[in-house]
Amino acid sequence: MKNREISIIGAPSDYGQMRRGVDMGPSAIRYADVSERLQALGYEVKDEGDIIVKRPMNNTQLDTNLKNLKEVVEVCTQLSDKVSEVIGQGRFPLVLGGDHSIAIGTLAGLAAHYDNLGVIWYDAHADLNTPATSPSGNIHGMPLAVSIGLGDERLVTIGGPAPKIKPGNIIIIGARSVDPGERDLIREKGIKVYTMHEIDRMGMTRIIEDSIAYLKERKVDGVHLSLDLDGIDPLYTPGVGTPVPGGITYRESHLAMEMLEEEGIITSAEFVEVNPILDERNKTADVAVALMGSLLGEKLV
Ligand code: EXY
Ligand code: MN
Ligand code: MN
Ligand code: MN
Repeated sequence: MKNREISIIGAPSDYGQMRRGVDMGPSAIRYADVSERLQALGYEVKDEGDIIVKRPMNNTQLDTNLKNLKEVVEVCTQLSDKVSEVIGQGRFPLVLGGDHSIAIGTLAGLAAHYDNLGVIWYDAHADLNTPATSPSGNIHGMPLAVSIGLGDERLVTIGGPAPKIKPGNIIIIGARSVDPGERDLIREKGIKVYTMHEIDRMGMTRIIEDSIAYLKERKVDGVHLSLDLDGIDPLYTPGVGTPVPGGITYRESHLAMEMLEEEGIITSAEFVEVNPILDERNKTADVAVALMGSLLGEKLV
């Protein structure tokens, strides 16, 4: 990666879903020595601390199709401002979740600085639900839809006008749990998706090569990596709220990160859905930090 200055931003929110504990993700990732690991690669690392997430959850919005909307808007607005500030300083934002609803804030903050941002969405899910299609009402299943301008007005306008990104600039990698409404949207909008079937069939090498070529062809002016730890098989990352078997392996994930690093294409990243309460000895946070190492240039020899 060309940018040698990294700002770590913690977004300890669990409001995008109903399993508590994912708000401790940033702590777990810090305990897994993220700063030290990146400093050892020669980066200047500044830990900006966490954005403020108010406690306790004392709301009455749990029976809607947009659970904890008010809290999610508050968190994502703050995160958008922080990400925008870091980009303004010319630094690389590395955002630690929190559940995946925080990506609404990250992408909003990035959108102010990029006109044609590419997004690699590494995830078991498509996160393309709207309140009309969501089976759960959990906003962590909606951030990609929100970022292309679909869904509740209060979400799509966070940090600036909608849309934040173009559907044609999105690549989803690792999908294996897609709802009917999401499938319709993928077809309608022409969103590029590599499901587990394609990963099995083509191999990760070709998928990353094709992804890089695709984004270059789209003439993107930056590429954000949004890595949901549930994209990886729960054998390796058990500490996630919505595990789906049959996922991407540990080695395939390292390969993907290493290939992205070699290309020098990633301009911001976030690692989300680490839930220490559901984890085994901080294994999932350790995997997250190991993948950050590969994404940022760690080499064995
Ligand atoms: N598609 C399901 C829903 O919308 O409720 C599950 C979403 C899980 C989202 C996760 C974290 O990537
Ligand atoms: Mn996700
Ligand atoms: Mn823009
Ligand atoms: Mn997911």
